[in-house]
This record gives sequence, C-alpha cells and structure tokens, in this order.
Amino acid sequence: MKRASCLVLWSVVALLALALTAGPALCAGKLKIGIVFSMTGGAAAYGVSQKEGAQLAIEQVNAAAGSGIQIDAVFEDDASVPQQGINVYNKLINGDKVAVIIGPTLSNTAKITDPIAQQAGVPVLAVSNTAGGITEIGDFIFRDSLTEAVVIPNTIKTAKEKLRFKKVAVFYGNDDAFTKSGYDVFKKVLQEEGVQILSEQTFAKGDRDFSPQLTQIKAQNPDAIICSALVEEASGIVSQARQLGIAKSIPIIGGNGFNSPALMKNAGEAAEGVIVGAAWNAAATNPLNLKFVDDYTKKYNRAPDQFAAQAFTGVQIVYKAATTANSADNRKAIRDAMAKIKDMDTLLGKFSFTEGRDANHSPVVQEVKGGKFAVFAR
Ligand code: 1QQ
Repeated sequence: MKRASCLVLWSVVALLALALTAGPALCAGKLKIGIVFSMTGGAAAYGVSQKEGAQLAIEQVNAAAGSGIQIDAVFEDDASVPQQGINVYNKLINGDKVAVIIGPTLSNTAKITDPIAQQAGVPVLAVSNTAGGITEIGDFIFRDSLTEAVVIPNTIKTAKEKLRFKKVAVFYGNDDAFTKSGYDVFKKVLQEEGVQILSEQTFAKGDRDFSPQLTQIKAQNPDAIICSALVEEASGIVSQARQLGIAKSIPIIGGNGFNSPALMKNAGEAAEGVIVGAAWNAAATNPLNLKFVDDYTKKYNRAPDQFAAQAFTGVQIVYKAATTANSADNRKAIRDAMAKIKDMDTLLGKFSFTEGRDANHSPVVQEVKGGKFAVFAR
C-alpha cells in the first residue's frame, strides 16, 4: 500500500516536471494594471472619457481571454494635481505592486510621476500626454498619444493653406507642461511658415477672465488666434473672444487641449469654427474604429472622444505586451515586449512605437461643426 501511493506520487511529480519543461506553457494569471486618470479637478473632462474607454477595453479583453491572462485594473484619480499623481504612483508601485501603469492624464503630472516608475522599473504607457520630454524620461516610458510636435505642424500648415492667414496672435498658459510645449511648437511652425506673430499673451491655470488679453488681441486685428490651453481655460477663451466681438471669421486654432467635447458643452455656439489638431477623428472608417464607436456609444449612450479612443487602445497595447511576454507580472519582460510591438491592428490604424517609444501615425485636423468635431475641409 505504501509502495503504491509512493508510485502515484512519483508519477505526479514526473508528469509535473514534463509539463514544466514541455515548452512555453500558456501563462494565465492576473495582469495588474494601475490606471491613473484625472477624474476630478481641471482635467476631469479628459479623465472621465479615458476611464470609460479603458473600462470598455478591459471588459472586451477579459471576455475574449478565457482562461488566459485576465486584466485586474486598479483605477486611481490624480485629481489633476502632480502631487496627487506622486501619491498614487507610489501606492500602485509599492502597495498594489502593479505590473504596468497607464496614465496619467496630464503631461504636467507625468513629468514628475514617470521618473518614479522609471526608477522602479515599472513600464508606463501614456495615453494622452502630448508635451515634449515625456518618453525621454527613460526606456520604461511609452505613449500611444501623438505629440504636439507631430500634430501642430500639420494643423498650422493645413489651416494656413486654406485660410491664408498672415498675422496671428498667440495666447497660451505659461504654467503647464503641455500648454507651454504646445506654445513652443506653435511658435516654431509659425516662424517656419513665415506667419507674423503680432503678440504673445499668457494666462494661468484656473483663470476665469481673459478679457484683458483678448481686448489687446482684438485691437491688433489678427487673421487668426493661436491658442495652447487645456479645455477649462480654452472654453472660457473661446466664449469670451466671441463675446468681446472678435469676429467668427477670425478662427481660433488650438492643440490637444481643445479636443474634448467639453469645449462645445461649455462654449456652445462660440465653439463653432474652432480648428483643432488631433490624433483621431470619430469619422475614421477602419473596421476597428467603427466597432469601437458603436460599442462605446451603446455602452455609454454618447459618442466617444479622442481620449476614450486612445485609452481603449492603450489597454489593448499593454495586454498585447503581456501576452507576448507570456507574463502577467514580469515588468521588464512586459516593457521589452511593448517596445517590440509592430503593426498592431488598432482603431488608430496599424500601431508601432518609434525608436523613442512614441506613437507613430498620421494626425488629423478638425473643425467644430454643429457641435461636433468634423474633419477640417474648407
Ligand atoms: C497633455 C495633454 C492634455 C491636453 C490632455 C489630457 O495633451 O497634458 O499632454
């Protein structure tokens, strides 16, 4: 009897050993993703959409995964404040021990949180940071959001070709990494394109009254107003420009901060005709985008925006990296697999990272028409 049970035991051990050495067993387990978005504070309009986009992707990935790797997401709110970003990064990395982080919403926060992840060897995928100098933080930092450096030159060239503006006023926030970075790119391209900059005006985060600057801008009689702002301030600027009598024929041209439907919600009719550079437009007809727009609209009863689309894609990219690495928890292996992603089918098109771990696809130019972002075509 004793000998028989011993035999059974040995056969089990032998079988186990065989299973372990018989090539790559499919890894199951939970892929813990820390997801940091601005759910409250000035950037909440972006963060709320991002969370919805991410949740839709997680649902779909987990439904398709069966007994393979499942995503276990830990959502955190950075409250649009860099210090809160630091707090939640530390919690996710050291407390929850996540394998990878998606976020944070703002470049202004990423600039100080991402070095923490880099130091800890935790891969980060930004899904909305567009300022310069983010992926340069280190080799664990990636993004699927097109930079202002890629989007804005296309916006200015396309708009200038159609509208033929020669002299513009530039208006930007000088206390935020994204608004400053957008301003730098706008200025460089305007100079390259030979457009005269009549004046440069600034505002600060949280400002509500833009009439002193807009009154000066109006007096300078520009052909267009170039504005680098997050959506809270952008909405106020657009509304007040029209209230002060700056004619609709003088277009306001913005960067990524303008990309939220909160602009139309807050500024209403005044937002009509605003021109915005973007990474994505809802009208893209590739099958994955059609499905995304349909699924999202059914789930949330409203159309998705670019931030939802990029967050949705971000979850898929991270998941692909984990399954390629065949690991739910090896941070370095997931980083390495992410760096190698090539021609992945996404709603943004075939997705690959550049050498510098940035997104690599064509930008679009949009115009607000009938309360929606339409592809710019005048
Ligand atoms: C950034 C941005 C914001 C407009 C989006 C959240 O692009 O902070 O980089």
